[in-house]
Amino acid sequence: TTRKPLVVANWKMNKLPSETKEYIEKVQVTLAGQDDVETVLAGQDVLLSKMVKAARESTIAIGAENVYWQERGAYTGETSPAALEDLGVAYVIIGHSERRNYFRETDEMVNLKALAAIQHHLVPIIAIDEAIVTESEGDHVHWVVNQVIESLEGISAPDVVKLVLAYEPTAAIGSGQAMTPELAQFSLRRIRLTLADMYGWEIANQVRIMYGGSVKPTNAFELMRQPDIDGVLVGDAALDPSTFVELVQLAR
Ligand code: G2H
Repeated sequence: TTRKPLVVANWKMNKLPSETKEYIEKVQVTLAGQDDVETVLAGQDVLLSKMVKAARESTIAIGAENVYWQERGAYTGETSPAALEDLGVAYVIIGHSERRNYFRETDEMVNLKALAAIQHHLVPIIAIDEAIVTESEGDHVHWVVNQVIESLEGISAPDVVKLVLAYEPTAAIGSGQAMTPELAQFSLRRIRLTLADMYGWEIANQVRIMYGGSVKPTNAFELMRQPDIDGVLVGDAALDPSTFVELVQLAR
C-alpha cells in the first residue's frame, strides 16, 4: 500500500488575515507543479476565506482548526461543517490537544465532529494526544488506543481510509523537543494495530497517520522515514513559509 505523504501546517491562533496572501504565494511559487506531497495549511476561521482564495490556483489545500457537529441552528459562536464545505475548505483538524485541554473536548465530541466533517466532505485530521501521563507503559498505551477507538465510533471502513490521524505527545507540543523517531514509530504502530483490530489490515494499511510535536527541518526527515509515519503536523516551524516549504521537500 502506498500512502501519499502529507505535511500540514497548523497555524493555531497566530496569523492575521492580512498576512495570509504573502505566505501562500511564497509557498506556491516554490512548490509549483509538485503534487507528490499533500500540502495543507490550517488556519483560524477568520482567515479561511482569504486562504482559500489565495490557494485557488495551487495544489495547496486549506484546513480549519475546529468545527462544530451541527449543520445549522442556534449555536452562537460555532462554525458549521456546511459553511466550511461551502467555502472550499478541504480539511479540518479535530480534537487537537489544545482543544482537549483548554476547551474540554472529549472523545465523544471529537467523534461527533469527525462524523459531521465526513458528511460534509471535509477530511478530518483527528488528533490523538497523550495528556495523561500514567504510571505504567500499559496504561499509557491504553489511553492512546482508547482515543482511537472512541474517536472512530460509527465511522465506516470506506470513510476511515479517507481520514487522517495525528498523534501528538503532549510533552513534544511547542516544547522544541520532538519525540524520538523510534518512540514515535512505536506509538504510530500501536495506532495502526488498533485500526487493524477495528477494520482489518487491508484498511489499516491505507489510513494515513501523522506525527506532530516540535517537528522542524532538523528532525522531520528521520521522523518521516519511519514506516508508519505518513506525514507531519507542524505548528511553530510552519509559521515561516520557507521553513514550511523545506518540510514539504523533506517529505518527498
Ligand atoms: C503540535 C504542533 C502542531 P508544534 O501542537 O499541531 O505544534 O509543532 O509547535 O509543536
